[in-house]
Amino acid sequence: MIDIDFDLLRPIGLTPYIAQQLLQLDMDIADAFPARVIEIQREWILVHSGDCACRARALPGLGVALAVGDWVIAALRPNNEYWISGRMEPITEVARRSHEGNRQLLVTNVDTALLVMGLDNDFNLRRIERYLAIVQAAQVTPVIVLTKQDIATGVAEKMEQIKQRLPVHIPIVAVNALCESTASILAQWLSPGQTIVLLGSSGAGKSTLTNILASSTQKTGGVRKGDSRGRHTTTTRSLHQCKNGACIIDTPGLRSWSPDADEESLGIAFDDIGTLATNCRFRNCEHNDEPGCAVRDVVDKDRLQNYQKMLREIRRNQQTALERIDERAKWKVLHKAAAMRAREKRGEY
Ligand SMILES: Nc1nc2c(ncn2[C@@H]2O[C@H](COP(=O)(O)OP(=O)(O)OP(=O)(O)O)[C@@H](O)[C@H]2O)c(=O)[nH]1
Ligand SMILES: [Mg+2]
Ligand SMILES: [Zn+2]
Repeated sequence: MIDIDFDLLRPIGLTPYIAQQLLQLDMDIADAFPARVIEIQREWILVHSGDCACRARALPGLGVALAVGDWVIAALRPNNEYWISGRMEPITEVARRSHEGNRQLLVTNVDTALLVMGLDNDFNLRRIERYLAIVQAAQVTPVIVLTKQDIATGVAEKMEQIKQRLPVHIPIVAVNALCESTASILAQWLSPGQTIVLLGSSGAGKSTLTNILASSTQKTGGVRKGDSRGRHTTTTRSLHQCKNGACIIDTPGLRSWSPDADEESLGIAFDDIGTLATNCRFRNCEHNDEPGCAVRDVVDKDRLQNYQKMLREIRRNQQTALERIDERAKWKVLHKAAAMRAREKRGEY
């Protein structure tokens, strides 16, 4: 029987619901204990028991890839190694798709995602919409955190631009990530039992925020002068305990990615488009140049284009590898035929 010490596990994110789920996972293994995955390296998985962190390995039979944020059952084996024998089905999963369409789990069991973006040249409305899509598809609450308030210009205008562009109310705060007072600005998302994840491009200030909120010592890096791009200083995801009682997951800036969503879940972040689209003349209107479109002239043009771009990516990701090969082959045939006709026209045959 595993023992669940609520007070001990609370600082690593335990809630009454999670406690219940963990008890159901109990497989009556001697000395087993509940723990949370706080970092994953190639050779080992760092789990936290509430008391301390220890390196563990997943039992070969576990059958699933673990992610930071997972709740697991671990036990010390006779060879003095910790083994993970069970994993709680995550409550939330934030995942992305690679260019090839592969799904990659980023973090699990998070309540809130702080979408971190610099008010310097990192500021980009399309990118914030992309992060909103990944997070809202996962049913995680988004908060937009704009950093570098202390050094940026036009802060109020930039906040207004976001408000104008997004249809629904999403909390937006501007902060100096280096300043202690940031913890009180974010306090409502940092209470005990909460887990938050920081997402945003390299150099946005995710590790700087982690250090202020959790008194951790995550490495931070400078940014390039011209475009404010970071140097990919953070390389792994890791969970830390905040001073306010919540858990915070620092992540590396993502390079190129698509949200892990289908058409329906993408619609959560773009429900303004979905609602208007019910008035388009054609049910399958793509809002390009179809007559009677109720979306095209109302929604911000750049927002609509961003939505259409992500929709194309999602459709491509949903194709199986075989369908993709098939489609490429079809295009090849068409191209060949077109080239042939062109040559015929030129009288080359
Ligand atoms: N002045 C000021 N500098 C900041 C602020 N936030 C971050 N920085 C600086 O921006 C640089 C990048 O910050 P990091 O915290 O390393 O960025 P990151 O998001 O963790 O980047 P990656 O780990 O590469 O994904 C560092 O030099 C920070 O000191 C801020 O609000 N104000
Ligand atoms: Mg970092
Ligand atoms: Zn339309």
